[in-house]
Amino acid sequence: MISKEEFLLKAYKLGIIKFGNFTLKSGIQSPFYVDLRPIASDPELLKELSQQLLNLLKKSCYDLICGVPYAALPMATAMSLDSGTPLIIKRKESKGYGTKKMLEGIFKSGQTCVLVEDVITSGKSLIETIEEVEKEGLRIKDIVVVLDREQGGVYLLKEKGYNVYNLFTIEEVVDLLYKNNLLSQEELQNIKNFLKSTPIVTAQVKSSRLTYEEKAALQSHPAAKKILEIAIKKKSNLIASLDVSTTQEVLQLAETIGDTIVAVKLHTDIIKDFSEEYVIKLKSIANKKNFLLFEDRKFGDIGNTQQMQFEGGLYKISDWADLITSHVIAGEDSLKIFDSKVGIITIAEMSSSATLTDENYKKRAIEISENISNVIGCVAQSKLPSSLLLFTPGVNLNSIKDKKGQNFNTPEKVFDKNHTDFIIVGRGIYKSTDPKKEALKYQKSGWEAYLKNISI
Ligand code: 6AU
Repeated sequence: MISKEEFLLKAYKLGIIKFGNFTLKSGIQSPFYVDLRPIASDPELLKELSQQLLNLLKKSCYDLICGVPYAALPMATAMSLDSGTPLIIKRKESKGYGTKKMLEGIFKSGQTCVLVEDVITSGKSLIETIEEVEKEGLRIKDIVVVLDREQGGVYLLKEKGYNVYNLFTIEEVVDLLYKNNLLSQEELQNIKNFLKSTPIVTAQVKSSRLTYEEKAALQSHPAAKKILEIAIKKKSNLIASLDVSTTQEVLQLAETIGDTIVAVKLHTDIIKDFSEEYVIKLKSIANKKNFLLFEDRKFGDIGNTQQMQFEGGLYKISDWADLITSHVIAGEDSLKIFDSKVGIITIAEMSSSATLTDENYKKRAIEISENISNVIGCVAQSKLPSSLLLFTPGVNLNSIKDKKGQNFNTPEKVFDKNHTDFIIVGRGIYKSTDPKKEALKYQKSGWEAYLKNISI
């Protein structure tokens, strides 16, 4: 393997960096322009680059390699050949026919994939690729980049928890070129001034999550549209899980915190004194305070039984619930029995320790959910395709777990990491000595986390 400096000088001769006055994609005027594609025209140099990049990853553990299209594709291919690591290919756009897959190649959910990028500026292309790859259940820990233009992208990705290994920074490149008399003192200064004065562009990266307004436009089910409308109107993404055992407690809490929430979530089968009168009162508070009624029944049986559980028995859930939860364990047909008016939220992934809802289960749950028109979203602990709303329980500002297997995260974490849409808070509110104050706190922190999420 040759030294980094030798590598750079050879690559420079191929014309990978030009000096002058260039308008970048972002509209910024730049005194240099980098294009690493010519390296692929020199097989020896491409091989050398592959070794340099693999060397950066020598302490990493990974099962697959994927290049960010298009410039990094030959680099990733060379690394795959050199290291014997299988390659997967990320499409820039779906084929629009056949499988419509965005990732080509053989891989299994749960495998770790290294991403390869040629030049990183804002990190936008990398973030798009990360989204697509993670959506398939693959894990990304390490990203290897040939050149960092030092304009915020690396910082953004590190903040999101990824390791970024870059072969060169632009400053290093210009210093080496100057040292080898390939750049004048004036050009060097000019570039350094440009680097110092150009604002970092992370703030301009469009968030990869959609806003509630954008999601409302995508959704066709009335319950999905309604919960998003309420969220926008009340500046809240908070669902209160009122897991209490008397109707009086539910009604009192609903009245007290109703202004801060988008829905009340219930486990009606834990209520001791259920009655039709209670349902009438609860519906009237829901109308007055503008929130939805969400029965967390977690149906999990064959269609015929679920239908009886939904429509019959003591609770007649179909008469009053706007939203219900259902497992997908009995397969797609079991979900087709619910009335089209109710919004179904499937359980794709649970918050409890050692849950059996692994990546593969979640993937199948999402596939089923996307096929049923009144499924509006899923309960999950990680990102979902933007066609489905994400409901995240296990949210608490004061605890990280309970003694019965529940795991908690903060609102900020579930927005930042998973791009959630709605947080579900139970004990954090109803067990508090001042539920109203606490609900306001969750409303505020959930909304701030959402605003932060859409602004990056
Ligand atoms: O904040 P907590 O832990 O007091 O309450 C969380 C609520 C409870 C759970 O039954 C429910 O959220 N839940 C769900 C749901 C909503 O389906 C799934 C899950 O994985 N974890 C979870 O806690 O009412």
